[in-house]
Amino acid sequence: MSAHLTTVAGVNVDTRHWIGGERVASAETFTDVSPVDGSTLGEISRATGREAAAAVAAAKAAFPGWAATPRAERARILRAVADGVEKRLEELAVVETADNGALLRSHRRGVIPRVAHNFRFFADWLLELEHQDFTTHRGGSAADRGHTNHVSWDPAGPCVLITPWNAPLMLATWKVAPALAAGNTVVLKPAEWSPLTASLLADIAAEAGLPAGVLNVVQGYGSEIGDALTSHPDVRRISFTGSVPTARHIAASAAANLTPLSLELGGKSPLLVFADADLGLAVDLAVEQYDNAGQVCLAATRILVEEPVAEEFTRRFVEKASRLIQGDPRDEATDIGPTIHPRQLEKIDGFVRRALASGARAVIGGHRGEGQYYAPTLLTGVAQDSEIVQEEVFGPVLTLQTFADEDEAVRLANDTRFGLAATVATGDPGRAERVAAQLVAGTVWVNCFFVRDLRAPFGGSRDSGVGREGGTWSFDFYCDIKNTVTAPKGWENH
Ligand code: TXE
Repeated sequence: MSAHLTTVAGVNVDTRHWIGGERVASAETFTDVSPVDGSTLGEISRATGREAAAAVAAAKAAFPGWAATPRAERARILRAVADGVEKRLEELAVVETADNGALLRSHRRGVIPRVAHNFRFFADWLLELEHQDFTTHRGGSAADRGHTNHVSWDPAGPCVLITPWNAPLMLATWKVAPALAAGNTVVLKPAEWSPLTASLLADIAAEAGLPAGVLNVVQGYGSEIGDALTSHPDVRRISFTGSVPTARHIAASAAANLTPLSLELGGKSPLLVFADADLGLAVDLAVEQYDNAGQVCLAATRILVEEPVAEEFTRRFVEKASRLIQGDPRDEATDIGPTIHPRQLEKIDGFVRRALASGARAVIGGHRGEGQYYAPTLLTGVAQDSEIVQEEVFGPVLTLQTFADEDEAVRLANDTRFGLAATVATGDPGRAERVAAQLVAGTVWVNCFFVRDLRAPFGGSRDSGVGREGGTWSFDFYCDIKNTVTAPKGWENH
Protein backbone atom coordinates (compact mmCIF):
# COMPACT_ATOMS: atom_id res chain seq x y z
CA MET A 1 0.00 0.00 0.00
CA SER A 2 1.16 3.52 -0.80
CA ALA A 3 2.83 5.42 2.03
CA HIS A 4 0.21 8.07 1.41
CA LEU A 5 -2.82 5.90 2.09
CA THR A 6 -4.28 5.21 5.47
CA THR A 7 -7.09 2.78 6.19
CA VAL A 8 -9.73 3.98 8.63
CA ALA A 9 -12.53 1.59 9.58
CA GLY A 10 -11.81 -0.33 6.39
CA VAL A 11 -11.86 2.76 4.16
CA ASN A 12 -8.76 3.89 2.25
CA VAL A 13 -8.08 7.60 2.62
CA ASP A 14 -5.34 9.49 0.78
CA THR A 15 -3.43 11.64 3.25
CA ARG A 16 -2.06 14.08 0.66
CA HIS A 17 -3.39 17.38 -0.62
CA TRP A 18 -5.49 17.49 -3.77
CA ILE A 19 -4.18 20.26 -6.00
CA GLY A 20 -4.92 20.79 -9.70
CA GLY A 21 -6.37 17.30 -10.02
CA GLU A 22 -3.32 15.59 -8.53
CA ARG A 23 -2.30 14.22 -5.19
CA VAL A 24 0.56 16.28 -3.79
CA ALA A 25 2.58 15.34 -0.69
CA SER A 26 4.34 17.70 1.70
CA ALA A 27 7.70 16.90 3.22
CA GLU A 28 6.21 17.21 6.71
CA THR A 29 3.14 15.51 8.14
CA PHE A 30 0.92 15.85 11.19
CA THR A 31 -0.65 13.01 13.13
CA ASP A 32 -4.42 12.63 13.02
CA VAL A 33 -5.70 10.99 16.22
CA SER A 34 -9.16 9.53 16.82
CA PRO A 35 -11.12 10.96 19.76
CA VAL A 36 -12.96 7.63 19.99
CA ASP A 37 -10.05 5.54 21.25
CA GLY A 38 -6.91 7.66 20.90
CA SER A 39 -5.66 5.57 17.97
CA THR A 40 -3.59 7.14 15.19
CA LEU A 41 -5.67 7.48 12.04
CA GLY A 42 -2.92 8.67 9.76
CA GLU A 43 0.03 10.90 9.03
CA ILE A 44 -1.43 13.77 7.04
CA SER A 45 0.48 16.05 4.66
CA ARG A 46 1.23 19.30 6.41
CA ALA A 47 1.15 22.15 3.91
CA THR A 48 3.52 25.07 3.82
CA GLY A 49 2.93 28.36 2.05
CA ARG A 50 4.21 26.70 -1.13
CA GLU A 51 1.36 24.19 -1.34
CA ALA A 52 -1.14 26.86 -0.31
CA ALA A 53 0.07 29.08 -3.19
CA ALA A 54 0.01 26.12 -5.60
CA ALA A 55 -3.63 25.42 -4.65
CA VAL A 56 -4.65 29.04 -5.27
CA ALA A 57 -2.75 28.98 -8.60
CA ALA A 58 -4.60 25.78 -9.59
CA ALA A 59 -7.93 27.35 -8.64
CA LYS A 60 -7.07 30.46 -10.64
CA ALA A 61 -6.06 28.44 -13.71
CA ALA A 62 -9.26 26.37 -13.60
CA PHE A 63 -11.56 29.33 -13.04
CA PRO A 64 -12.18 30.58 -16.62
CA GLY A 65 -13.15 27.10 -17.84
CA TRP A 66 -15.49 26.34 -14.94
CA ALA A 67 -17.04 29.82 -14.97
CA ALA A 68 -17.79 29.40 -18.69
CA THR A 69 -19.29 25.93 -18.21
CA PRO A 70 -23.04 26.18 -18.87
CA ARG A 71 -25.14 26.21 -15.71
CA ALA A 72 -26.95 23.01 -16.65
CA GLU A 73 -23.62 21.19 -16.97
CA ARG A 74 -22.36 22.56 -13.65
CA ALA A 75 -25.61 21.43 -12.03
CA ARG A 76 -25.27 17.98 -13.59
CA ILE A 77 -21.79 17.52 -12.15
CA LEU A 78 -22.89 18.75 -8.69
CA ARG A 79 -25.72 16.21 -8.76
CA ALA A 80 -23.20 13.53 -9.66
CA VAL A 81 -21.17 14.58 -6.59
CA ALA A 82 -24.35 14.18 -4.50
CA ASP A 83 -24.85 10.70 -6.00
CA GLY A 84 -21.24 9.84 -5.13
CA VAL A 85 -21.75 10.99 -1.54
CA GLU A 86 -24.84 8.81 -1.26
CA LYS A 87 -23.06 5.83 -2.79
CA ARG A 88 -20.28 6.15 -0.22
CA LEU A 89 -22.53 7.24 2.66
CA GLU A 90 -21.52 4.42 4.97
CA GLU A 91 -17.80 4.97 4.33
CA LEU A 92 -18.10 8.70 4.92
CA ALA A 93 -20.10 8.11 8.10
CA VAL A 94 -17.63 5.68 9.67
CA VAL A 95 -14.61 7.78 8.74
CA GLU A 96 -16.20 10.96 10.06
CA THR A 97 -17.06 9.29 13.38
CA ALA A 98 -13.53 7.91 13.74
CA ASP A 99 -12.13 11.36 13.00
CA ASN A 100 -14.32 13.68 15.09
CA GLY A 101 -16.12 11.39 17.54
CA ALA A 102 -19.68 12.49 16.72
CA LEU A 103 -22.36 9.77 16.73
CA LEU A 104 -22.27 7.27 13.89
CA ARG A 105 -26.06 7.07 13.88
CA SER A 106 -26.28 10.85 13.37
CA HIS A 107 -23.76 10.69 10.55
CA ARG A 108 -25.65 7.86 8.88
CA ARG A 109 -29.13 9.28 9.20
CA GLY A 110 -28.73 13.04 9.28
CA VAL A 111 -25.35 14.54 8.61
CA ILE A 112 -24.02 12.70 5.55
CA PRO A 113 -27.42 12.69 3.79
CA ARG A 114 -27.36 16.45 4.34
CA VAL A 115 -23.94 16.58 2.61
CA ALA A 116 -25.56 15.11 -0.51
CA HIS A 117 -28.49 17.49 -0.08
CA ASN A 118 -26.10 20.47 0.00
CA PHE A 119 -24.91 19.59 -3.53
CA ARG A 120 -28.34 18.75 -4.90
CA PHE A 121 -29.97 21.81 -3.36
CA PHE A 122 -27.47 24.28 -4.81
CA ALA A 123 -27.54 22.51 -8.20
CA ASP A 124 -31.33 22.97 -8.32
CA TRP A 125 -31.15 26.50 -7.00
CA LEU A 126 -28.58 27.43 -9.64
CA LEU A 127 -31.04 26.54 -12.38
CA GLU A 128 -33.77 28.56 -10.71
CA LEU A 129 -31.60 31.63 -10.19
CA GLU A 130 -33.18 34.17 -12.53
CA HIS A 131 -31.40 37.09 -13.97
CA GLN A 132 -33.45 40.18 -13.25
CA ASP A 133 -34.50 42.66 -15.87
CA PHE A 134 -36.35 45.90 -15.31
CA THR A 135 -36.88 49.18 -17.08
CA THR A 136 -36.13 52.50 -15.47
CA HIS A 137 -39.35 54.45 -15.34
CA ARG A 138 -39.07 56.31 -12.07
CA GLY A 139 -36.06 57.93 -10.47
CA GLY A 140 -33.07 59.34 -12.30
CA SER A 141 -33.59 62.15 -14.74
CA ALA A 142 -36.29 62.08 -17.37
CA ALA A 143 -33.55 61.29 -19.87
CA ASP A 144 -32.81 57.98 -18.08
CA ARG A 145 -36.31 56.63 -18.54
CA GLY A 146 -36.78 53.65 -20.78
CA HIS A 147 -33.35 52.19 -20.11
CA THR A 148 -33.28 48.48 -19.32
CA ASN A 149 -31.33 47.15 -16.37
CA HIS A 150 -30.07 43.59 -16.58
CA VAL A 151 -28.81 42.22 -13.26
CA SER A 152 -26.64 39.13 -13.44
CA TRP A 153 -24.90 36.94 -10.87
CA ASP A 154 -21.40 36.35 -12.27
CA PRO A 155 -18.82 33.91 -10.87
CA ALA A 156 -16.38 35.74 -8.62
CA GLY A 157 -13.18 33.67 -8.86
CA PRO A 158 -11.14 31.43 -6.56
CA CYS A 159 -12.67 31.05 -3.08
CA VAL A 160 -10.84 30.02 0.09
CA LEU A 161 -13.07 27.98 2.41
CA ILE A 162 -11.80 27.30 5.92
CA THR A 163 -13.80 24.88 8.02
CA PRO A 164 -13.94 23.49 11.56
CA TRP A 165 -14.00 20.02 13.08
CA ASN A 166 -17.40 19.80 14.76
CA ALA A 167 -19.26 18.79 11.57
CA PRO A 168 -16.39 18.60 9.09
CA LEU A 169 -17.91 17.43 5.81
CA MET A 170 -21.32 18.98 6.35
CA LEU A 171 -19.90 22.43 7.04
CA ALA A 172 -17.33 22.15 4.26
CA THR A 173 -19.92 21.24 1.64
CA TRP A 174 -22.30 23.92 2.88
CA LYS A 175 -19.66 26.27 1.42
CA VAL A 176 -18.18 24.16 -1.40
CA ALA A 177 -21.54 23.41 -3.05
CA PRO A 178 -22.76 27.02 -3.53
CA ALA A 179 -19.26 28.26 -4.39
CA LEU A 180 -18.95 25.67 -7.18
CA ALA A 181 -22.55 26.13 -8.30
CA ALA A 182 -21.90 29.85 -8.71
CA GLY A 183 -19.07 29.02 -11.12
CA ASN A 184 -16.19 29.64 -8.75
CA THR A 185 -13.21 27.44 -8.01
CA VAL A 186 -12.30 26.44 -4.49
CA VAL A 187 -9.41 25.89 -2.11
CA LEU A 188 -10.79 24.00 0.89
CA LYS A 189 -8.74 23.98 4.12
CA PRO A 190 -10.36 21.53 6.56
CA ALA A 191 -9.57 21.58 10.28
CA GLU A 192 -6.42 19.71 11.28
CA TRP A 193 -8.34 17.73 13.93
CA SER A 194 -10.65 16.18 11.30
CA PRO A 195 -8.99 16.18 7.86
CA LEU A 196 -10.14 12.85 6.40
CA THR A 197 -13.56 13.29 4.81
CA ALA A 198 -12.35 16.33 2.81
CA SER A 199 -9.89 13.99 1.14
CA LEU A 200 -12.69 11.53 0.34
CA LEU A 201 -14.73 14.43 -1.07
CA ALA A 202 -11.88 15.19 -3.48
CA ASP A 203 -12.05 11.56 -4.72
CA ILE A 204 -15.84 11.72 -5.08
CA ALA A 205 -15.72 15.04 -6.95
CA ALA A 206 -13.08 13.73 -9.36
CA GLU A 207 -15.16 10.59 -10.01
CA ALA A 208 -18.19 12.80 -10.65
CA GLY A 209 -16.30 14.59 -13.41
CA LEU A 210 -15.43 17.86 -11.69
CA PRO A 211 -12.55 19.23 -13.80
CA ALA A 212 -9.04 19.38 -12.34
CA GLY A 213 -8.33 22.47 -10.24
CA VAL A 214 -11.98 23.35 -9.64
CA LEU A 215 -11.85 21.87 -6.14
CA ASN A 216 -8.52 21.81 -4.29
CA VAL A 217 -7.97 20.51 -0.77
CA VAL A 218 -5.03 21.67 1.32
CA GLN A 219 -4.32 19.95 4.63
CA GLY A 220 -2.50 21.58 7.51
CA TYR A 221 -2.52 24.00 10.38
CA GLY A 222 -4.40 27.24 9.97
CA SER A 223 -1.75 29.03 11.96
CA GLU A 224 0.88 27.95 9.40
CA ILE A 225 -0.87 28.36 6.05
CA GLY A 226 -3.88 30.52 6.89
CA ASP A 227 -2.27 33.81 5.93
CA ALA A 228 -0.89 32.45 2.65
CA LEU A 229 -4.49 31.66 1.69
CA THR A 230 -6.41 34.59 3.14
CA SER A 231 -4.03 37.36 2.08
CA HIS A 232 -3.57 36.02 -1.44
CA PRO A 233 -4.46 38.67 -4.05
CA ASP A 234 -5.99 36.11 -6.45
CA VAL A 235 -8.55 34.96 -3.89
CA ARG A 236 -11.94 36.60 -4.46
CA ARG A 237 -13.97 35.24 -1.54
CA ILE A 238 -13.19 33.81 1.91
CA SER A 239 -15.77 31.86 3.85
CA PHE A 240 -14.82 30.76 7.35
CA THR A 241 -16.54 28.83 10.13
CA GLY A 242 -14.70 28.73 13.43
CA SER A 243 -13.71 30.80 16.44
CA VAL A 244 -13.96 34.54 16.97
CA PRO A 245 -10.21 35.16 17.50
CA THR A 246 -9.33 33.31 14.29
CA ALA A 247 -12.05 35.25 12.47
CA ARG A 248 -10.52 38.55 13.58
CA HIS A 249 -7.14 37.37 12.35
CA ILE A 250 -8.57 36.33 8.98
CA ALA A 251 -10.46 39.62 8.60
CA ALA A 252 -7.23 41.56 9.18
CA SER A 253 -5.35 39.36 6.73
CA ALA A 254 -8.07 39.72 4.07
CA ALA A 255 -8.14 43.49 4.51
CA ALA A 256 -4.99 43.91 2.40
CA ASN A 257 -6.99 42.99 -0.71
CA LEU A 258 -10.45 43.91 0.63
CA THR A 259 -11.45 40.31 -0.06
CA PRO A 260 -15.14 39.83 0.80
CA LEU A 261 -15.66 37.60 3.81
CA SER A 262 -18.39 35.44 5.22
CA LEU A 263 -17.80 34.53 8.87
CA GLU A 264 -19.87 31.94 10.74
CA LEU A 265 -18.69 32.01 14.33
CA GLY A 266 -19.66 30.84 17.75
CA GLY A 267 -22.68 31.39 19.91
CA LYS A 268 -24.13 31.44 23.40
CA SER A 269 -27.69 30.95 22.36
CA PRO A 270 -30.60 31.03 24.81
CA LEU A 271 -33.53 28.65 25.20
CA LEU A 272 -36.44 30.61 26.67
CA VAL A 273 -38.98 28.45 28.46
CA PHE A 274 -42.20 30.26 29.33
CA ALA A 275 -44.65 28.99 31.92
CA ASP A 276 -47.24 28.46 29.18
CA ALA A 277 -44.95 26.11 27.23
CA ASP A 278 -45.47 22.40 26.73
CA LEU A 279 -42.95 21.44 29.41
CA GLY A 280 -42.28 17.99 27.95
CA LEU A 281 -41.30 19.62 24.66
CA ALA A 282 -39.19 22.25 26.44
CA VAL A 283 -37.29 19.54 28.31
CA ASP A 284 -36.71 17.62 25.05
CA LEU A 285 -35.37 20.80 23.43
CA ALA A 286 -33.05 21.43 26.38
CA VAL A 287 -31.65 17.89 26.51
CA GLU A 288 -31.06 18.01 22.74
CA GLN A 289 -28.39 20.64 23.40
CA TYR A 290 -26.01 17.87 24.51
CA ASP A 291 -25.88 16.56 20.92
CA ASN A 292 -22.37 16.20 19.54
CA ALA A 293 -21.15 16.61 23.13
CA GLY A 294 -22.32 20.22 22.94
CA GLN A 295 -19.78 21.04 20.22
CA VAL A 296 -22.35 22.82 18.10
CA CYS A 297 -22.24 26.54 17.31
CA LEU A 298 -26.04 26.76 17.38
CA ALA A 299 -26.45 25.01 20.74
CA ALA A 300 -28.81 26.78 23.12
CA THR A 301 -26.53 26.53 26.11
CA ARG A 302 -28.27 29.14 28.27
CA ILE A 303 -31.59 27.82 29.51
CA LEU A 304 -33.83 30.61 30.77
CA VAL A 305 -36.97 29.41 32.57
CA GLU A 306 -39.93 31.41 33.87
CA GLU A 307 -39.94 31.23 37.68
CA PRO A 308 -43.23 29.37 38.32
CA VAL A 309 -42.14 26.34 36.25
CA ALA A 310 -38.41 26.36 37.01
CA GLU A 311 -38.55 23.65 39.65
CA GLU A 312 -40.73 21.32 37.66
CA PHE A 313 -38.65 21.93 34.50
CA THR A 314 -35.42 21.15 36.37
CA ARG A 315 -36.86 17.96 37.85
CA ARG A 316 -37.97 16.69 34.48
CA PHE A 317 -34.72 17.79 32.81
CA VAL A 318 -32.61 15.89 35.34
CA GLU A 319 -34.79 12.82 34.95
CA LYS A 320 -34.37 12.82 31.18
CA ALA A 321 -30.70 13.87 31.05
CA SER A 322 -29.77 11.16 33.57
CA ARG A 323 -30.98 8.53 31.11
CA LEU A 324 -28.57 9.69 28.38
CA ILE A 325 -25.96 7.10 27.50
CA GLN A 326 -22.44 8.40 27.13
CA GLY A 327 -19.98 6.15 25.39
CA ASP A 328 -18.56 4.86 22.13
CA PRO A 329 -20.08 6.97 19.33
CA ARG A 330 -20.12 3.91 17.06
CA ASP A 331 -22.75 2.18 19.25
CA GLU A 332 -26.35 2.70 18.19
CA ALA A 333 -27.46 3.21 21.79
CA THR A 334 -25.00 6.01 22.56
CA ASP A 335 -26.37 9.53 22.97
CA ILE A 336 -23.20 11.47 23.77
CA GLY A 337 -19.73 10.75 22.41
CA PRO A 338 -16.31 12.08 23.38
CA THR A 339 -15.02 15.62 23.00
CA ILE A 340 -12.87 16.12 19.92
CA HIS A 341 -9.43 16.62 21.47
CA PRO A 342 -7.63 16.68 24.84
CA ARG A 343 -7.22 20.43 24.40
CA GLN A 344 -10.97 20.93 23.99
CA LEU A 345 -11.60 18.75 27.05
CA GLU A 346 -9.16 20.87 29.08
CA LYS A 347 -10.91 24.02 27.91
CA ILE A 348 -14.36 22.72 28.90
CA ASP A 349 -13.10 21.53 32.26
CA GLY A 350 -11.45 24.89 32.93
CA PHE A 351 -14.71 26.76 32.29
CA VAL A 352 -16.66 24.51 34.65
CA ARG A 353 -14.04 24.51 37.41
CA ARG A 354 -13.91 28.31 37.40
CA ALA A 355 -17.72 28.51 37.44
CA LEU A 356 -17.95 26.11 40.40
CA ALA A 357 -15.21 28.01 42.23
CA SER A 358 -17.20 31.21 41.87
CA GLY A 359 -20.37 29.76 43.35
CA ALA A 360 -22.18 27.84 40.60
CA ARG A 361 -23.83 24.54 41.55
CA ALA A 362 -23.75 21.46 39.32
CA VAL A 363 -27.27 20.00 39.20
CA ILE A 364 -25.83 17.20 37.10
CA GLY A 365 -22.26 16.55 35.92
CA GLY A 366 -19.66 19.21 36.58
CA HIS A 367 -16.72 16.87 36.01
CA ARG A 368 -14.81 14.86 33.43
CA GLY A 369 -15.81 11.37 32.47
CA GLU A 370 -13.48 8.58 31.37
CA GLY A 371 -10.73 9.47 28.91
CA GLN A 372 -11.81 12.20 26.55
CA TYR A 373 -15.43 12.37 27.74
CA TYR A 374 -17.04 15.16 29.70
CA ALA A 375 -20.12 14.46 31.81
CA PRO A 376 -23.30 16.25 30.64
CA THR A 377 -23.54 19.21 32.96
CA LEU A 378 -26.20 21.64 34.13
CA LEU A 379 -25.11 24.58 36.26
CA THR A 380 -27.32 26.87 38.33
CA GLY A 381 -26.45 29.80 40.57
CA VAL A 382 -24.66 31.57 37.73
CA ALA A 383 -24.44 35.35 37.45
CA GLN A 384 -25.39 37.00 34.16
CA ASP A 385 -21.99 38.67 33.85
CA SER A 386 -20.01 35.52 34.74
CA GLU A 387 -17.68 33.84 32.27
CA ILE A 388 -19.80 30.68 32.12
CA VAL A 389 -22.84 32.68 30.97
CA GLN A 390 -20.96 34.96 28.60
CA GLU A 391 -18.39 32.73 26.88
CA GLU A 392 -18.84 29.84 24.48
CA VAL A 393 -17.79 26.58 26.19
CA PHE A 394 -18.30 24.25 23.20
CA GLY A 395 -18.93 21.20 25.35
CA PRO A 396 -21.88 19.45 27.06
CA VAL A 397 -22.34 22.26 29.55
CA LEU A 398 -25.62 24.17 30.03
CA THR A 399 -26.53 26.88 32.49
CA LEU A 400 -29.98 27.47 33.95
CA GLN A 401 -31.30 30.88 35.03
CA THR A 402 -34.80 32.01 35.83
CA PHE A 403 -36.78 35.07 34.80
CA ALA A 404 -39.84 36.84 36.17
CA ASP A 405 -41.49 38.11 32.99
CA GLU A 406 -41.16 38.52 29.25
CA ASP A 407 -39.09 41.71 29.49
CA GLU A 408 -36.53 40.10 31.75
CA ALA A 409 -36.41 37.02 29.51
CA VAL A 410 -35.59 39.13 26.47
CA ARG A 411 -33.07 41.23 28.39
CA LEU A 412 -31.16 38.15 29.62
CA ALA A 413 -31.40 36.45 26.23
CA ASN A 414 -29.83 39.41 24.44
CA ASP A 415 -27.20 40.15 27.05
CA THR A 416 -24.11 38.50 25.54
CA ARG A 417 -21.84 39.57 22.71
CA PHE A 418 -23.18 36.75 20.50
CA GLY A 419 -26.29 36.60 18.33
CA LEU A 420 -26.37 33.31 16.45
CA ALA A 421 -29.65 31.66 17.42
CA ALA A 422 -32.41 31.53 20.02
CA THR A 423 -35.15 29.04 20.84
CA VAL A 424 -38.48 30.00 22.37
CA ALA A 425 -40.78 27.47 24.03
CA THR A 426 -44.25 28.90 24.55
CA GLY A 427 -47.86 27.91 23.99
CA ASP A 428 -48.86 31.47 23.11
CA PRO A 429 -48.33 32.39 19.43
CA GLY A 430 -48.67 36.11 20.21
CA ARG A 431 -45.89 35.89 22.76
CA ALA A 432 -43.75 33.89 20.34
CA GLU A 433 -44.08 36.64 17.75
CA ARG A 434 -43.42 39.45 20.25
CA VAL A 435 -40.38 37.79 21.77
CA ALA A 436 -38.90 36.64 18.44
CA ALA A 437 -39.12 40.21 17.16
CA GLN A 438 -36.97 41.45 20.05
CA LEU A 439 -34.28 38.76 20.03
CA VAL A 440 -30.88 39.50 18.51
CA ALA A 441 -30.22 36.29 16.59
CA GLY A 442 -29.68 35.11 13.02
CA THR A 443 -32.19 32.29 13.59
CA VAL A 444 -35.08 32.09 16.06
CA TRP A 445 -36.79 28.74 16.54
CA VAL A 446 -40.23 28.61 18.13
CA ASN A 447 -41.09 25.26 19.77
CA CYS A 448 -38.41 23.54 17.69
CA PHE A 449 -34.66 23.41 17.29
CA PHE A 450 -32.15 22.84 14.47
CA VAL A 451 -34.77 22.85 11.72
CA ARG A 452 -32.98 24.04 8.58
CA ASP A 453 -34.48 24.82 5.20
CA LEU A 454 -31.54 25.53 2.90
CA ARG A 455 -33.50 28.33 1.22
CA ALA A 456 -33.36 30.28 4.47
CA PRO A 457 -30.54 32.63 5.48
CA PHE A 458 -28.05 31.33 8.01
CA GLY A 459 -25.56 33.39 10.00
CA GLY A 460 -25.12 35.42 13.13
CA SER A 461 -25.23 38.93 14.48
CA ARG A 462 -22.63 40.64 16.67
CA ASP A 463 -19.65 38.34 17.40
CA SER A 464 -21.49 35.37 15.91
CA GLY A 465 -20.56 36.39 12.43
CA VAL A 466 -20.63 38.55 9.37
CA GLY A 467 -22.96 37.93 6.45
CA ARG A 468 -25.51 35.25 5.66
CA GLU A 469 -25.32 32.11 3.58
CA GLY A 470 -28.10 29.82 2.38
CA GLY A 471 -30.38 29.98 -0.67
CA THR A 472 -30.04 33.21 -2.57
CA TRP A 473 -27.80 34.70 0.14
CA SER A 474 -25.12 32.16 -0.79
CA PHE A 475 -25.24 33.26 -4.40
CA ASP A 476 -25.18 36.92 -3.40
CA PHE A 477 -21.99 36.20 -1.49
CA TYR A 478 -20.25 33.90 -3.96
CA CYS A 479 -21.09 36.00 -7.05
CA ASP A 480 -20.11 39.35 -8.43
CA ILE A 481 -23.46 40.98 -9.00
CA LYS A 482 -23.50 43.10 -12.11
CA ASN A 483 -26.03 45.54 -13.54
CA THR A 484 -25.90 46.15 -17.28
CA VAL A 485 -27.85 49.23 -18.35
CA THR A 486 -28.88 49.47 -21.99
CA ALA A 487 -30.20 52.62 -23.63
CA PRO A 488 -33.49 52.48 -25.51
CA LYS A 489 -33.37 52.77 -29.26
CA GLY A 490 -33.00 56.36 -30.39
CA TRP A 491 -31.82 57.52 -26.97
CA GLU A 492 -28.65 59.06 -28.46
CA ASN A 493 -30.90 61.58 -30.27
CA HIS A 494 -32.53 62.62 -27.02
O1 TXE B 1 -11.07 27.07 16.18
P1 TXE B 1 -10.32 27.80 15.01
P2 TXE B 1 -10.57 25.91 17.19
C1 TXE B 1 -15.12 27.76 18.64
C2 TXE B 1 -15.37 26.91 19.87
C3 TXE B 1 -14.05 26.25 20.09
C4 TXE B 1 -13.10 27.36 19.70
C5 TXE B 1 -11.71 26.96 19.30
O2 TXE B 1 -15.68 27.75 20.95
O3 TXE B 1 -13.86 25.85 21.42
O4 TXE B 1 -13.73 27.98 18.60
O5 TXE B 1 -11.72 25.97 18.28
C6 TXE B 1 -8.36 27.34 10.92
N1 TXE B 1 -5.83 31.56 9.45
N2 TXE B 1 -15.54 27.09 17.42
O6 TXE B 1 -9.27 26.28 17.82
O7 TXE B 1 -8.90 28.10 15.35
C7 TXE B 1 -8.17 26.00 11.57
O8 TXE B 1 -7.09 25.32 10.97
C8 TXE B 1 -6.70 30.80 8.77
C9 TXE B 1 -16.87 27.38 16.97
O9 TXE B 1 -10.61 24.62 16.47
O10 TXE B 1 -11.16 28.95 14.63
C10 TXE B 1 -9.53 25.36 11.31
O11 TXE B 1 -9.57 24.88 9.98
N3 TXE B 1 -7.30 29.72 9.30
C11 TXE B 1 -17.06 26.92 15.59
C12 TXE B 1 -10.48 26.55 11.45
O12 TXE B 1 -9.67 27.71 11.31
C13 TXE B 1 -7.00 29.39 10.56
C14 TXE B 1 -16.44 25.67 15.17
C15 TXE B 1 -11.22 26.64 12.79
O13 TXE B 1 -10.28 26.72 13.83
C16 TXE B 1 -6.09 30.15 11.32
C17 TXE B 1 -15.10 25.52 15.70
C18 TXE B 1 -5.49 31.28 10.71
N4 TXE B 1 -4.62 32.07 11.36
C19 TXE B 1 -14.72 26.20 16.82
N5 TXE B 1 -5.99 29.59 12.55
C20 TXE B 1 -18.40 27.15 14.99
N6 TXE B 1 -18.71 28.38 14.61
O14 TXE B 1 -19.16 26.22 14.79
C21 TXE B 1 -6.80 28.50 12.56
N7 TXE B 1 -7.42 28.38 11.36
